[in-house]
Amino acid sequence: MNKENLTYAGGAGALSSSIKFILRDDFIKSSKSLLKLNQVKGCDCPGCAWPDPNPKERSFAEFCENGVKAITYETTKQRASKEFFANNKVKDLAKLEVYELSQKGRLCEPLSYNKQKDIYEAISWDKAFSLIAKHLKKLKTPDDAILYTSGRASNEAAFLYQLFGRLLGTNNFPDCSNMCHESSSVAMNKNIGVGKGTVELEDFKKAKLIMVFGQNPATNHPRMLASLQEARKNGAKILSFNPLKEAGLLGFIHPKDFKSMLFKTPSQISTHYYQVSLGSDMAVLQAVIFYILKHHKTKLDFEFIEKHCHGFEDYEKHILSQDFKNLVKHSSLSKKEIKEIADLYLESDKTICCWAMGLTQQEHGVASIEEVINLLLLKGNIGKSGAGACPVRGHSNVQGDRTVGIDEMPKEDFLKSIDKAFSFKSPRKHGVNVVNAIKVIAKEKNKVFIALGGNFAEAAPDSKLCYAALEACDLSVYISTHINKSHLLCGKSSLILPCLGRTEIDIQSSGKQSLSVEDSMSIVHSSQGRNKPISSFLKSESEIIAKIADATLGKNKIDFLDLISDYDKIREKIEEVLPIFKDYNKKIKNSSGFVLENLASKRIWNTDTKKANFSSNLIPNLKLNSKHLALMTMRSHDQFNTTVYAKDDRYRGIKNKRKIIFINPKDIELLGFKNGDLVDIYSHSKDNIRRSVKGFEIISYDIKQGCAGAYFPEANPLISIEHHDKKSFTPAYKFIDISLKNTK
Ligand SMILES: Nc1nc2c(c(=O)[nH]1)N[C@H]1C(S)=C(S)[C@@H](COP(=O)(O)OP(=O)(O)OC[C@H]3O[C@@H](n4cnc5c(=O)[nH]c(N)nc54)[C@H](O)[C@@H]3O)O[C@H]1N2
Ligand SMILES: Nc1nc2c(c(=O)[nH]1)N[C@H]1C(S)=C(S)[C@@H](COP(=O)(O)OP(=O)(O)OC[C@H]3O[C@@H](n4cnc5c(=O)[nH]c(N)nc54)[C@H](O)[C@@H]3O)O[C@H]1N2
Ligand code: SF4
Ligand SMILES: [Mo]
Repeated sequence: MNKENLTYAGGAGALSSSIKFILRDDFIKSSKSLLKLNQVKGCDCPGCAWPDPNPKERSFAEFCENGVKAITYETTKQRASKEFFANNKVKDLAKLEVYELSQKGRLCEPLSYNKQKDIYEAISWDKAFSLIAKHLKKLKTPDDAILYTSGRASNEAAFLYQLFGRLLGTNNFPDCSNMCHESSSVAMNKNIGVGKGTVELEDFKKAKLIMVFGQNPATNHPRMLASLQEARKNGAKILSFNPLKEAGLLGFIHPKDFKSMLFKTPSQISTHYYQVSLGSDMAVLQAVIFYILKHHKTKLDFEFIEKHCHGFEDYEKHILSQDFKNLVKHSSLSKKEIKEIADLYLESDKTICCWAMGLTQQEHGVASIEEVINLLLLKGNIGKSGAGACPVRGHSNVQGDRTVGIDEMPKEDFLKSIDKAFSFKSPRKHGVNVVNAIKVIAKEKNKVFIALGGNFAEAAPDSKLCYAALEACDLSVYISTHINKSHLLCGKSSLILPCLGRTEIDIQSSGKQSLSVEDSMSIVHSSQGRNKPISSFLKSESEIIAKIADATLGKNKIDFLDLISDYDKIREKIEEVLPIFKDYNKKIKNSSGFVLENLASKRIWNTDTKKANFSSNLIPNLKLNSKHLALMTMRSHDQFNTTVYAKDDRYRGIKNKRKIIFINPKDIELLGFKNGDLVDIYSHSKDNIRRSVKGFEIISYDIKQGCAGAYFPEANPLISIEHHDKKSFTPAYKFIDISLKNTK
């Protein structure tokens, strides 16, 4: 078993790693930026979507180790300049490992792909905008344009982008949430009428029980550990459900707690740790609920159920018609553990359920989240202080982008509002999500693909198919800060348009601009950069979109250039379309921002039944061939999605490597391998296409038997495009049927 993994997160390790990253590059610039990070009138952390504490509780250093990595990545001195591109053919750059490519630095000027020379060359902004307009104007149908968004874009940029797309005539807005929390949005919209979490940070202080499913906060939402630590100090029980023993779910030392750091005395986080099999959470929940309904029905909150819920009787009948023994078997836990979870749930009158990718990225992602909601409803745990649903979002503004209209299936109310505010008829036909975008680009090969941030090629499943699809485009356009693999899958024409990062000053004709973003708890707040942009060529995302729109559509429809002259004007339009943003410009100047109204947390249910719905689903059959393992693909501690800052995964005891596979020691032995063996991984999918990745080192690890773990994006070639949740189309990145062979 790997002996190097840690049993707590934070502490001196986090502090020294932060210092290492600050010293590694532009020390002065990054330190200055960090002091403004997450502060009132400062810059919002471009890392994850965990909210900031209220201003009175903020300290001078209000960030975590991963905030440091995100900032130093933006303030780096490294440059992917035009000289760099002149000296490196695209085909050579495409061979680099994700880590090597991630280290090439910031993009500095607009670039256009020269197919004959196989290099990117500088192009003027005007020529770049004209080329895009030329392609867009000659599309046979507007649906030949695909407009991808990654969740770092600001509300202002995202709003302009969706407006431009809809004026063009398409709802083709695949976005990173299609690969992330889409299962949460689908399930929650149907069941409680809102696709967002119903809790605020204050609720964590009052909760009696917090259940954390499929999440690794030490790496992905580090400041959440401070909330869990405080909750535990206040007496809350914390239940973690995870196939891996994750350090941060075991213990935590706040890097500001010098005494604990000195004596290495972490506070425990989880009171109970349930090491479940991949994909089994839904069976756990059904088994728990079966037990509750059978033996403790009187302890439910019937006042709430009768007043607020729909479908309880049918749901009860459905659950009690299941075979309890079978549910327990599929839960991967013991009957004793199931009873223990049920008792803990019943004891608490204030329960929060948190979850992330372990639940959403499953074939039964939506059903699993519906089961979480069912559990919460049984005791009225939604719309009550100290309780609620907490899908912990990924990208810093992924939630805001959706709110302002990045949605391939927009609601009619939203479209009507857009039409009224801008006097046109927006398209009603639904657009493509990520999975369908890949399929349609691969099939039709004549698309214009525009990406507002992100790294579509490496984030998406079925890498081979996705790469070929991007290479078949007529034009691909990437609005980006850093070079990545997607840029190297050039279509007939390809452009890279370099944009400002969050930390940089954005000046438009009316002066300095601020942006706004929405965090995981629906708080909208402003963000302003303080650093001089790394190159005079950079433009803001909003300016780039406005200029593409202006070149393509002209001024006869909407004056995009006027909108970007002062971002207050964009926010006025957002407010006009979405009344929840009432007094946007006034409120955004308020130090801590403002909370968007969340009807479910007021127990107003915007669902088809106007009540909170119980949902009945059957657990999936996840049985694999006895020689196979279920593989999850996850993040290391030193990466942000497809950006790899360094090759360590400190909490899991991994140094300087990424091509590894975590396996339980018993499975290693049963399958006839040894710790350290190099193996090729084969996946088995319903489409019978043989997919594999080669040369991964086996790491013996405390992971549930039958399960394995590898890093994303290295393992993405294994995932079939058809392997996704049927309702949300979220790729099932967390359950891949694999077998192994020794590498020859
Ligand atoms: N530093 C850093 N921060 C990030 C990111 C990053 O890459 N780096 N990415 C951001 C983004 S976009 C997102 S979406 C979030 C992602 O945040 P997470 O969801 O925490 O990210 P993953 O690394 O995918 O981890 C999934 C966790 O779920 C567990 N798991 C996997 N399958 C199952 C299962 O079937 N059941 C249960 N119970 N557990 C399971 C894994 O062991 C792991 O602990 O983080 C955001 N924050
Ligand atoms: N196998 C597997 N695949 C996964 C996942 C998984 O768990 N397993 N997780 C999925 C999830 S949850 C997500 S959210 C997606 C992420 O998918 P994406 O959001 O598409 O990917 P990122 O790696 O976050 O994008 C990084 C790139 O964004 C650009 N960028 C960075 N900052 C900025 C900025 O401020 N503005 C602009 N315009 N560009 C910027 C840089 O060029 C950088 O290379 O990946 C998904 N893919
Ligand atoms: S918890 Fe997330 S948002 Fe906060 S500083 Fe860390 S990475 Fe940034
Ligand atoms: Mo995500």
